[in-house]
Amino acid sequence: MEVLKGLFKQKAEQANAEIKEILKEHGSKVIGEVTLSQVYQGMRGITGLVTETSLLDAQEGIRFRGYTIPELREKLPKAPDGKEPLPEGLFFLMLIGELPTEDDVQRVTNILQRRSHVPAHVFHTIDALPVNAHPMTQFVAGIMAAQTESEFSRRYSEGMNKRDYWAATFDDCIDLIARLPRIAAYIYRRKYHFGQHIQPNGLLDWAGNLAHMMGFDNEGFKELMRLYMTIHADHEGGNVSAHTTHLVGSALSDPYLSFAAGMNGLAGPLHGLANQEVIKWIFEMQEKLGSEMPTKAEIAQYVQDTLSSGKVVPGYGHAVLRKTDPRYTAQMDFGKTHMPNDPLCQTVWNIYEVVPPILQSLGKVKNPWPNVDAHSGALLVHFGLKEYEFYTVLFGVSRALGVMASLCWDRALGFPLERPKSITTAQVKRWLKGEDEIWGD
Ligand code: CMX
Repeated sequence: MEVLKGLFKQKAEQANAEIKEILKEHGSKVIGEVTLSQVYQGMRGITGLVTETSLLDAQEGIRFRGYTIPELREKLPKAPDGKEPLPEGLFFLMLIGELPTEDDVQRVTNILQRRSHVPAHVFHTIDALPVNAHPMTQFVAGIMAAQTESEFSRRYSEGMNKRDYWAATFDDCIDLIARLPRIAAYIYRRKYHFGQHIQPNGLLDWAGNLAHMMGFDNEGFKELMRLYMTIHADHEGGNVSAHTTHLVGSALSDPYLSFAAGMNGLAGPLHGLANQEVIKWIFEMQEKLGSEMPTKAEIAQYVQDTLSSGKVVPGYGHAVLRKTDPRYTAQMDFGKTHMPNDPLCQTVWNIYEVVPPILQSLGKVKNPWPNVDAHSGALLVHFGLKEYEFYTVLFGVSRALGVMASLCWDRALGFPLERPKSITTAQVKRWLKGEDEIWGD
């Protein structure tokens, strides 16, 4: 742990000095302009955040510290006999800014193994909820219960010097990432396997151990988990889960509180919950049509029915991307390699051919292409993980890697309380008549 922490400290000191210089020389440069439509319509395209871990390009997709998903799949260290990247390696890359060696990744795996103990009261808190509570509700409750372990919170109450915020945040972020697989697997076994829990295997990697504790011990599923945990980890800073974690963290709420807030955002159907909505939507289509593999014409009719009943087509569209999500493509590649004849995957690929032209024809959808959530469920179902209400928890475990790495950077760079300005429509009306200033305090 000390090696990783020392490396991070060194990188953060360098970055702090560079940013200080940049701001000294260019701090007053104008970076963009904001229209009234942007203010009313979800702040799309307004640049207002610094997130070091990844950057999203509308045409190309996500790059993690400069590396695309295909590059990560090639360059990041793998498990023995594995072909997919170990997510611990991506965490190292996001945190330190450099590709890890095999030893670096092994060190992260060891740290996460050592710090993965979950106190009993976390499980008791989860057990206090009805078993039919949504897995995301149980997940957030578990994270909140684990907040009793926060180093940041304890040290802050003892009068921590602001110079040490980053170090206490770092400890909490690592502990939380280490604990999440156990919490997630506990919820899965509690809800779907009569509370028959499986102990962690101290020899497995972080994602492999999650698969094991959920009860999926075959190598194919472990590989899927490694890929899944890698591609869902981060999507720059403006998405709801990342932005919420960052925003709440800016109040110096500790990493447990901040991450729980982010997870409440991930649980929304326009964000992470879309992964359960996709598979639910496909299962309903199969049931309605009485067919495991509906034809493209039948899919097209079902899409039209969905739209005319005032619902969105889940798994399609994006607030920033304007092409097929490379996270979708990576999963399609995994599917075509490991399960080319799987009827559900084939249906997902048929949907990919049918949906974009229909959404395009509406004339208002800015991105008719599939996002990450359009594919993930089909791969999970293939391995027997059919309980789709659990899917967003998996997304959440992965998302911790990105948002926790970012939170370390937020504190290391001394980012202040986030507090943008809001306005009222009454003020806008006065401003349009020249009777008021919009930029007052
Ligand atoms: N199906 C139907 N209509 C859609 C649509 C879809 N998949 N995607 C966008 N639209 C509609 C919007 O609802 C909006 O309609 P109104 O003007 O009537 O309100 C219009 O097209 C314009 O929206 P947009 O600018 O293209 O998209 P937004 O940036 O507002 O929203 C998103 C982005 C993801 C919320 C939207 O595409 C959507 O609802 N998709 C389905 C849900 C989904 O898959 N979410 C997961 C996203 C990835 C993730 O975070 O995990």
